[in-house]
Amino acid sequence: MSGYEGPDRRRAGGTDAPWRREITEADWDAAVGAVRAVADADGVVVLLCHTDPDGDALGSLLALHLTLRDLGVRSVASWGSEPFQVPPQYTFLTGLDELTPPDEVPADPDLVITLDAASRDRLGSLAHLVDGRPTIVVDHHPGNPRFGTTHLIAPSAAATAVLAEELIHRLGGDLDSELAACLYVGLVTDTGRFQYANTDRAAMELGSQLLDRGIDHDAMSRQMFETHSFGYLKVMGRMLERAAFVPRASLVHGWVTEEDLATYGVAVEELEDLIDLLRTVDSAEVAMIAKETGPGEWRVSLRSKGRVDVGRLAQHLGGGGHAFSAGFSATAPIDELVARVVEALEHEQLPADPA
Ligand SMILES: [Mn+2]
Repeated sequence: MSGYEGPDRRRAGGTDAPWRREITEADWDAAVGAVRAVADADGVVVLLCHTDPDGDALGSLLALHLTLRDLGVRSVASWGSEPFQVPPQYTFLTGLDELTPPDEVPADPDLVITLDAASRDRLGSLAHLVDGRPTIVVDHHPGNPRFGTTHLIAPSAAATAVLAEELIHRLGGDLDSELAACLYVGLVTDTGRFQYANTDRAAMELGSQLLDRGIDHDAMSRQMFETHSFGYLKVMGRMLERAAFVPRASLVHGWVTEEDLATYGVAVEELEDLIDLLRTVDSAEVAMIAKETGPGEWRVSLRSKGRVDVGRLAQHLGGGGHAFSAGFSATAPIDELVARVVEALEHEQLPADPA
């Protein structure tokens, strides 16, 4: 199968990159074969990323959707959460007007491909679509329970975008600048702008390959990381006012209420970067931010500087994620929520894997 031209060994870490060893050739062949079979039968492929998509979920979803469309495959792209809204920092991406709201997704697709979803639950209101149906799971979360029929899962991959790029290559897709921009968003957000511990040679090489496609990376970075509404700054101010440090748990935490968001006209999707501010506190190993999504309902994000495995912490509290970046949802008064996290940090065994 012919992909776009390029020096193959430079692609995402070369042929011996650690993430490549985590997916078998048989699985790649099965995935490509499944897509081709649906295309030949003029069937429908539904692409799903996880609810409340971040840059990696959204970028990987759009890149694969654009590819399938270009290859003449009937593709529907969606995710199972309302409001069906793209965070403002990603509105420059191509293909956003081709997304399908969850209530308009075909009920009986021939194939489902999930992107960046760590478990079936992360597909929200569309999770039932994977039941009893051919499903390709494309993901890099450790502990993914392999809930599909074909699994392109590589915990060593810095982003799902790395795996999406490989699948696109194997499908014979054309990596033009619009597609490269989608993948770059996934890569640059999941690696914390190539600064987190997951940044490896494969991530850097995919980054350079995407730059070669002529993406406007500086303008993209400005919109993603350096552009905020005035309301966002005011919400940030309220969050910082409340922020507290718990020395015995090495935890810094803050929260944003529904009222904050209503007062300043800010959407909860805009708050993705807020935790990075807390994460800078020198004496804290773990940062936590809670965002109120309904009365007393919180979506909690956790970050670790490396010594604590916040993925296991989140799992313990009913969520999941990576060792250095994870989250969970809960309904409880905020004080109780913080107490649960402190308790777990003090009493659970949560050392990060030195590898
Ligand atoms: Mn990801």
